[in-house]
Amino acid sequence: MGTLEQTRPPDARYQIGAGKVEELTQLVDETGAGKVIFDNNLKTRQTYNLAKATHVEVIDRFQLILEIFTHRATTTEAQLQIQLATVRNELKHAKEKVKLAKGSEQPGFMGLGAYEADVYRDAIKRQVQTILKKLAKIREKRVLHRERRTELGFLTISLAGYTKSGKSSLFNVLTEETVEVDKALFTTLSTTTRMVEFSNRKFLLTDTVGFIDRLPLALIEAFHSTLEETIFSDLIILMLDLSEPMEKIEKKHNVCLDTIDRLGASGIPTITALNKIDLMGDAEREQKLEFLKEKTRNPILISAKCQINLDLLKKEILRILENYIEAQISVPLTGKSMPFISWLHEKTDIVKENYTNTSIDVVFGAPSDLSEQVRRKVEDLNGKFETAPKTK
Ligand SMILES: Nc1nc2c(ncn2[C@@H]2O[C@H](COP(=O)(O)OP(=O)(O)OP(=O)(O)O)[C@@H](O)[C@H]2O)c(=O)[nH]1
Ligand SMILES: [Mg+2]
Repeated sequence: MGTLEQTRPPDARYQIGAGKVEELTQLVDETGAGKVIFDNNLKTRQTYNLAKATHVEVIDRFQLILEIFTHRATTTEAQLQIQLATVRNELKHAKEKVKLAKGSEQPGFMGLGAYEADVYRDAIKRQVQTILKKLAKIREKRVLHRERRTELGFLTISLAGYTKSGKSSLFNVLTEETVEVDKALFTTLSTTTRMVEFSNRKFLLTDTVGFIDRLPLALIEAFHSTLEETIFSDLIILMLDLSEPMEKIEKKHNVCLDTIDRLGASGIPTITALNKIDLMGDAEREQKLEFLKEKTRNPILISAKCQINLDLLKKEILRILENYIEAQISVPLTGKSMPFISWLHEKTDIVKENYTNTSIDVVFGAPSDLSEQVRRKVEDLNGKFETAPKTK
């Protein structure tokens, strides 16, 4: 309905200045807006004061994301995760809410005394415990599923990327299954894994929740277990919406890289799928690809919706996964081996590591050219190197 912006140090009472509050109230009245949304975080007291001044509901970015997530969550796990974030947020504000409730008759804030305040907080805490127990059960099951898949020896590919980049659309065409696709944000709030088959090889493909800039910490925690699927995959397909302006693409790409790094998955081989090329001409595609070539890992132009270049994508998946080998090494436990081990940690995906009195034994995964480098270093250290390619 309208936007207001102000640059100033945050005001303790309203976040914005008192004069700006009057302007905001007037804007709400004129436009008939039903809700005010702040891009920055609001303190409980500020929310309260603003709601009182404007006579409409006031929320901040965190609450908005929670509302969208709540609306979108379809699986039990997603619902529980959001409930947890909501309830924890409630707990954080409980004390302040009670204090405010005692001092006024503002509707919407419960009229609580000191005793009731304790009861209220205890009730929230108990709720947190119940949700955590339920989530733990679901996670146990997930770990079991993952272990079972690894036992069966399937290579896994996970789709990652900013929300709305087209992950579920690609998932659908690759699996020929129907997963909910939508124009709205955060259509997918929990992971789905399906078998895909091409070139007579079977892979497990996982669709994940979309990334977003400045995702509140509480929600990162809430979704960590879901995003963890990314860490345990053999290949990441990082999706970018190429139809957006270059500046936006770059920004979102950085958010994705940051998130992947925070998840501890930056060592995993990655293909960058530059999606939605059906929305632009050849010249624009090439120009954008040229620009992104240096900054992205293994970029490929595709359209999930119009099924363009999917063969190229499949070829690239095969090229990278076939190249990727697991090897086992053993080096003597000496001072010289330690810098090598930390180098190995930095460059490869460590699967297993074991220290004995005389040696360090490691199983790692890496592209074949990198594992050749490892072989040479191991030989220099008088160690043993054995390739044990994944038996898929
Ligand atoms: N034009 C065009 N639109 C596409 C393409 N791929 C996906 N879309 C559209 O982009 C929107 C988002 O697609 P989704 O597949 O739901 O995106 P997502 O990355 O899974 O989104 P979240 O689950 O919310 O993170 C939908 O409206 C799709 O129809 C494409 O190649 N071309
Ligand atoms: Mg999706």
